[in-house]
Amino acid sequence: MSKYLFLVGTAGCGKTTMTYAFRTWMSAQGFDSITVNLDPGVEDLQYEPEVDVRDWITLEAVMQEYQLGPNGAQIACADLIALRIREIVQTLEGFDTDYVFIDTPGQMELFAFRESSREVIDVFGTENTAIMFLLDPQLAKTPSGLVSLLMLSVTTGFRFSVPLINVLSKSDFLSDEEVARVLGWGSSSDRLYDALVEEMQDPSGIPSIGFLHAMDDVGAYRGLTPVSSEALLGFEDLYSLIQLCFEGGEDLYKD
Ligand SMILES: Nc1nc2c(ncn2[C@@H]2O[C@H](COP(=O)(O)OP(=O)(O)OP(=O)(O)O)[C@@H](O)[C@H]2O)c(=O)[nH]1
Ligand SMILES: [Mg+2]
Repeated sequence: MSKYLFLVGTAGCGKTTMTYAFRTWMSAQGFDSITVNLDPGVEDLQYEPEVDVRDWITLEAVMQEYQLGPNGAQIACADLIALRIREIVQTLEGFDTDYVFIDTPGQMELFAFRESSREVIDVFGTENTAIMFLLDPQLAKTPSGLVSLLMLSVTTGFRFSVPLINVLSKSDFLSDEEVARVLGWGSSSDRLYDALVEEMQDPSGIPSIGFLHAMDDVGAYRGLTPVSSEALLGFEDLYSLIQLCFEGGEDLYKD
């Protein structure tokens, strides 16, 4: 049975590029995978996904048909996709493949907070699904930025009962030293707190250590895997983590 991997994250964090890069890396290893574009608004895709939601629904058509602006149309699209998701999954089931990488729209709140996404994941089947949450390096490289992203990540994980893996996206943007620092903060509330105190001028703006510890309870410090789609680096570690998620290591990554 195929495993479904949703790539989720803030606008421009590298979801589309990584969908294609992961597929390319898998092919180079001799592993089987396919890609799905679930973004009805994407205009230029640099690759040809095996299944493309735009064959069913496009942002452009929804804007015209319902006289909506791009934001309203994205919301309508999310709900229309949920209505057609069985058909889309049926098409997918026609492919005999081990892994399916699913690119989601840039407006991640549409994925994270609309009820329709839960319906979508239910149709894919929670047993066979995991989320890769991509953290943008420009935000993740500061302690306060990382706290914000980890909050988004745990909120996303909290909404869906599936394993979630945090990926430090576009890691080639950061020096080795910066990557090591971010990974340290991302695995320990104490280290993150110390770094926050150092970063922030105004101590009243710093969340309490108790708050950062509490984020531990919801899996915030499960660790980050650095990946560069540009340099095709980090995919081996990510692949091992994915396998662990589905093969018994699930408790480590499930909230
Ligand atoms: N240097 C570098 N650039 C990257 C990497 N991954 C993506 N980019 C660049 O980051 C920009 C955004 O990448 P996308 O893959 O379109 O990001 P996205 O999350 O799909 O964006 P939206 O769908 O609009 O939210 C593009 O200019 C990419 O070329 C990477 O690993 N390294
Ligand atoms: Mg994209």
